[in-house]
Amino acid sequence: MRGLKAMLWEASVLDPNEGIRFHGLTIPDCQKVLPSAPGGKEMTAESMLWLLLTGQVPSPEQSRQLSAELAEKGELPDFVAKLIDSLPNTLHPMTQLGMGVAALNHDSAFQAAYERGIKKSDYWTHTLEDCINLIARLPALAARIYRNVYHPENSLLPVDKNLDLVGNYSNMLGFGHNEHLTEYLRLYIALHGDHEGGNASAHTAHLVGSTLSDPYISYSAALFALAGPLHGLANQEVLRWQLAMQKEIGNEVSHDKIKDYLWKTLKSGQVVPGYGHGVLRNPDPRFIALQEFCKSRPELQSSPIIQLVQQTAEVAPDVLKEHGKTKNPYPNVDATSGCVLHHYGLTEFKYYTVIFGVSRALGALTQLVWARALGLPLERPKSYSMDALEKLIKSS
Ligand code: FAM
Repeated sequence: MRGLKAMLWEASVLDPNEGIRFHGLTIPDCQKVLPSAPGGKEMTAESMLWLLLTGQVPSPEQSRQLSAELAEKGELPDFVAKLIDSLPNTLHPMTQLGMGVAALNHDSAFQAAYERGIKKSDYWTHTLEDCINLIARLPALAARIYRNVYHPENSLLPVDKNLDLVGNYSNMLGFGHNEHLTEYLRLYIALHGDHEGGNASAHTAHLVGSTLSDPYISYSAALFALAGPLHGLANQEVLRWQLAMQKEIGNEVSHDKIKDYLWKTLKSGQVVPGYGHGVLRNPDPRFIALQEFCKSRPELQSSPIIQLVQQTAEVAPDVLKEHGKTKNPYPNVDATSGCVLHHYGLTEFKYYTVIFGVSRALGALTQLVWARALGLPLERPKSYSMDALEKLIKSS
């Protein structure tokens, strides 16, 4: 199941050397042509969603209309708010997010229509309705989890009808007046949205959706795949690892000290989080785009944790090449995605994958709409007994 050529997916293609393209556009292309929020420079989540869904670059007006529709639909149902509020703050934020998304299927248009009896050719319209409603509600759900776990003393702001999806998310997280963080979150959420059809989270949604489970419970399953350390939880693990390195090597940072810490990690049998990839064989262009964001802001260039991430990226590839195991010794997006959040005060790194989970909905849910529109069938790989596998291998 690694690299198996078995899926159809148009919205994004991942070249091992060049990295991701969204309907043929590279990340720098997207940054040039996808509309930003009023007063902002970074592409919005809505602009990326429009591109993924339609293959077209939206006009600023179309992007703003989508922002207004998502804001209109952004409130959480009371019972979901109560469900999240009832959870212990020691329950991992990703587990809470998956539970909240699953519970939202109470209002699934697809499930209701399917029970009424609909033609297969109409599945996609009800799937699209659920996907738009789910994306709209993710900021309120994700922000509520953050407030409950880390800042129970804070009140939660309501959805602001004049803000875009990420503007509302940043506002509800309590960082609304930090335009730097809000702009970073717009870039972060847009470029984490899709990464071909077979990454573990998108593929999980696709598989579960192929049983005609509605988009809410399909994406809930995807979130539990994203919660794995080899997938989306890596951005949390990178911060944990970099902060531990910072503590051990102190303020006198050098390449040799970083190199020693890398070897200590490898010799303990652990992987270096944020490096390697199942498909990429060069530095991740998402990593490069986030690094460019850091270089464009002087306050980030002076941040010790951001400097440490940059210096680690100068040393780690050679160490991993010498270690000789990974097919890709270069940084992936997680190597840097969390350090900017940490610098801007979102220091709770066990929350970081929730932000990834808000983003990956853009691509995974788009894939569900198209799978239904194309009438893609139930997924059912064939399993073999060891005996049969051996015969198959001998005969090939
Ligand atoms: N540090 C140490 N060893 C590594 C490594 C790393 N960063 N990346 C791969 N390896 C090892 C890997 O564990 C395997 O060792 P074993 O044969 O002993 O099992 C060997 O190198 C060959 O692995 P590979 O074929 O190069 O990588 P895979 O395709 O099996 O796995 C990753 C890809 C991403 C799971 C792997 O690179 C890894 O564990 N990276 C660290 C965790 C991480 O950053 N994950 C996030 C990936 C990101 F893109 C995302 O999904 N958000």
